[in-house]
Amino acid sequence: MSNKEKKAIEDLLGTPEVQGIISHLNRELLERRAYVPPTCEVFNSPYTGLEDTERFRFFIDREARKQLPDIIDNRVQEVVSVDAPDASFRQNYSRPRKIGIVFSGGPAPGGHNVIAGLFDAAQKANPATKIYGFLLGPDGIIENETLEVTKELVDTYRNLGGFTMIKTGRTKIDTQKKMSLSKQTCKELGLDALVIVGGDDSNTNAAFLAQEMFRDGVQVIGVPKTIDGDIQVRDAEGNVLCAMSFGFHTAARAFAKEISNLYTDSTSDAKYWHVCKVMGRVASHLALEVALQTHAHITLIGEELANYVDKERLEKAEKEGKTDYTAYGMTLRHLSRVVCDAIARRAAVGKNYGVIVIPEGILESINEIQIFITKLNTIIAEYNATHDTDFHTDFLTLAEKLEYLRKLARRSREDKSFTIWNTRDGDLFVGIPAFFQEGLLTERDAHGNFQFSQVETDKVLLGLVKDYLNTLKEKGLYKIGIEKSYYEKVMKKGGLDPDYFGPMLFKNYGDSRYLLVEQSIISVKTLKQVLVKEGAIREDQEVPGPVEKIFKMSVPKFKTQTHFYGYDGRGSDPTQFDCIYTYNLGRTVFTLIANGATGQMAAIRNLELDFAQWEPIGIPIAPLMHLEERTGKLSLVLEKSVVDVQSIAFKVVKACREKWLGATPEPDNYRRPGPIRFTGKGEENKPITLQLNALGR
Ligand code: FBP
Repeated sequence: MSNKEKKAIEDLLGTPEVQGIISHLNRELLERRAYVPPTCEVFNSPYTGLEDTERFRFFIDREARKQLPDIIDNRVQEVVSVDAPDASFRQNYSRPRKIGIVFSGGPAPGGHNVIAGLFDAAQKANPATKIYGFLLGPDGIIENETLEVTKELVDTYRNLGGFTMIKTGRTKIDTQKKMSLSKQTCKELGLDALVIVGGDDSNTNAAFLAQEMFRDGVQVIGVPKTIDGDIQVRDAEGNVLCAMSFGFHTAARAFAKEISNLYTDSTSDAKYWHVCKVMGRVASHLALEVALQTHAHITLIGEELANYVDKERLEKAEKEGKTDYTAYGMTLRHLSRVVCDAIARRAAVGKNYGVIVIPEGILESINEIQIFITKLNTIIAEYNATHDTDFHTDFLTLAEKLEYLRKLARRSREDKSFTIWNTRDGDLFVGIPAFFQEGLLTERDAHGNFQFSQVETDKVLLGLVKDYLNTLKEKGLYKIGIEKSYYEKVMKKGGLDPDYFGPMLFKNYGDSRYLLVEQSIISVKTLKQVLVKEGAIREDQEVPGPVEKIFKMSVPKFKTQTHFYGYDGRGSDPTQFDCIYTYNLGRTVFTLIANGATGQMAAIRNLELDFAQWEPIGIPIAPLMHLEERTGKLSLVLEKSVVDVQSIAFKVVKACREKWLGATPEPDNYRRPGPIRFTGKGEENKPITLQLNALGR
């Protein structure tokens, strides 16, 4: 670019018009920042208190009572208005405080509003209260890295997505050393309370920190965050206390909007199967919600596969007087058959295209894979615990990792008490494609969890699907149906009698709208053999052009495009639902702190109902904890909530499966959820899953 041109563009950039057009302060941003989420009725009161309620009960794990004695007897607390507070209440409520807040785990839309709600409530109670944001997740607590949360900062991020304000991280405060450092930070900062915004593992951490700092008087409050939607809390009787973690609605809406766009493209260009992997490490809530939002042709739900029982196998084994344990849970092979069957049925009515939704964690629902994941989690955790370095630093290449596994298999032959990896495991593992072996051996996260987002789950399944579709094709069972009127047009145009050739070519020539080429015709050669046999042509004649054309059109190509929906939705600006939900969570957090609660999780009851019926509450975390095997040993953790196959939402998806597959000549009927619209009417104001499940109560 010449100097003159450079100057001209600089001058243009300097004009107010251009500055206005390209400004990052666009209208959408300003509208979002200016939006004031409504608050639950109770927060209109100048003071809010807490009332313990005995309405909800929990099964208490003995180990939880042992490890968390000071918070195990916490009750569910309802936020109530205090209209005539006495002097001591007023004084305590309004005293200046120091509160620390941290984001933990993956970002979820709405996190900034938790801070905004807490900040606004704290400022209202006493403008001298200070809020510190710990930087980059729990590491910020361990290393005492903070940022003071000011009004200016809060105003910059109101109603905006991400955790950009203070960032996040996945470190777990899981050793005595990290615990001591965290305590030291709280002491150094003179914190009255620590707020942990995170998923199941982070709320587990919150409970342990609450116990650890109980005697120091540092309160610890959790906030249920995760797009995966797997923090849902019920009491022992099944009463819902927290229907959904925040961020789920936004992520699901963001994914659904993109996936419905793919649906439009796929049904227009009519040549691709779009394979959409959606986040959700363990639970398939996001996939279920996406199915409800879009009516995708095929949606796999992990929990359904895990609960699958092959009745035919069971009956067969029973007749032989045996028990077939492989009949429980679906195998990858079987799953690929189910998917192929659906693809072939759509193809038979001329639809060799569509949209498949696969939850990111699907492989965990497949018994054979789950066993590998659990075994490898243990092997890696044990290696890391007994060596100064770690597994992934010591074994850099796949070959080195495999060699280590071989060594373990040899050990199992020599030492019968060593059972974690035996020769059979080794043999089965060798049979897996290398990229998947590598995937199964990827580094675990700080919690020892298998990182599904790092593995091309879709590729594993697609590989099997492609292979089996080829088999079906060779057997003449995967063919594209040809519309009868089109067939007749082509034949007549070529001067041939459609009714003469029809019965020779098609197995359903008659009334069917889509004609299926005879199973035995799988190539031009076999086509010619049929025509010769039927006397339509002689051996020395070529297959007539129109007939060959129709045959070739019936031969399917399985063309796919793969997509991963995760980080994009996770970074999306929140829906109104998540904006309002999280702002009220922030207000609830302050009430819990101002009333001396600790070891509680802020929540809103009745999320599935109208806003007027939302009830801010505190849920005791300790009674929700139970023993679970993590990285080879039993640990006290908060249970993840997975899709309930008895829930109405799941049953609706199951019942609509056939309709949404659209294996009929009628046009597909999909749902356009549209983009997340922050302003204006029409935005669906809560997850469909919640709306449906609420009908069952
Ligand atoms: P959280 O449970 O921490 O909220 O994170 C959920 C999630 O978004 C999963 O859906 C996904 O598997 C994972 O985070 C990805 O993790 P990472 O950010 O470490 O790649």
